[in-house]
Amino acid sequence: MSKDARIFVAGHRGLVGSAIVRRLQVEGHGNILLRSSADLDLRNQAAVERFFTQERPELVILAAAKVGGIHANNTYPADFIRDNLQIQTNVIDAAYRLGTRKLLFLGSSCIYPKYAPQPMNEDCLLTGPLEPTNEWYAIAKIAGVKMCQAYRRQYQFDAICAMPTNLYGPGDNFDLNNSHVLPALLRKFHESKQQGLDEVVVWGTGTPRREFLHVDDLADACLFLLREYSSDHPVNIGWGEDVSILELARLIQEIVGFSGQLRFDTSKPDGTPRKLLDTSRLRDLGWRPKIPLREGVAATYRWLLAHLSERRG
Ligand code: GFB
Repeated sequence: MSKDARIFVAGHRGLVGSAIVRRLQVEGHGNILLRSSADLDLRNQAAVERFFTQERPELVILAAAKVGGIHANNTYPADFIRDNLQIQTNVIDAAYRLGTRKLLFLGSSCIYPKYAPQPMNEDCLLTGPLEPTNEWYAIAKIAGVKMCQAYRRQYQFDAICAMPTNLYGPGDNFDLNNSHVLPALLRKFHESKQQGLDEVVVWGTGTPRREFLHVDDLADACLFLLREYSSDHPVNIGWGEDVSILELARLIQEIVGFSGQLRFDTSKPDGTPRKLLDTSRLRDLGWRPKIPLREGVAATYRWLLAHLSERRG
């Protein structure tokens, strides 16, 4: 991957895309193509076609997607399935037809069956029913994987697929309703501490288990795969260990320094009981994550504090 290759990072304002751009810049890549959604609506096929015709990116990292936590997925199923199918179909097809050399598609660990054996390896795809709270998003992402595989088989297009576990880090969405658990709890604990409240509400029972990977590790893995990997087989990207939501809440409580109680709101869904990826394929290729959960959450909290004071100032 030469330093002056024309690389299009789709979704560069999001958690994943922004981390990939930071990583590319650190590695000295100077020819990164970026478009905000206001400048280029990836759901619009004609606009995507025009962009690829004009810019002819050599490499494409498809990190643009409509994403959200359990509540957002459950509340806006039509938006999740439509926007994601449109974005990925337009970008993968234009990339192939307009001369892109290689494309990386980002999926999600929720594409695997709700009760898949743990840790979940890539071969459990389509072996059982999905988790109902996010099946719309999962179906779109599965279609993206299948589209990459079909374009490789029929057209020999070098499209590869990475399946990240639950991600967190700087630039995440910290909305209280629509975000994922880790940023939501960081904000809830922080605000409860600021306001001198004596409890924080945690959704569900606290027993589901999730694996969390810092987005800077993900970005490193994505560039590793772009350089080293070419196959139709998806590759899981994860940390290798999971925690319960209760353990995560305790960790965040400690990092934020909140002395009140936790209250579990069991009217909210738990979702999949456990999501831990088997990352042996990526480890066998020679890649390892570096940022432990405690360190990553502490750094993300520092980022949130700096961001809040920037917004105030
Ligand atoms: O992170 P999260 O929204 O997504 O929720 P999923 C994980 C777990 O944390 C669930 C609990 O059991 C939630 O009930 N939880 C506790 C909370 N407190 C909170 C809170 O304040 N906010 C949130 N959001 N959760 C998503 C999928 O599933 O994961 C997406 O819906 C995607 O499709 C993403 O795959 C990675 O891990 O359950």
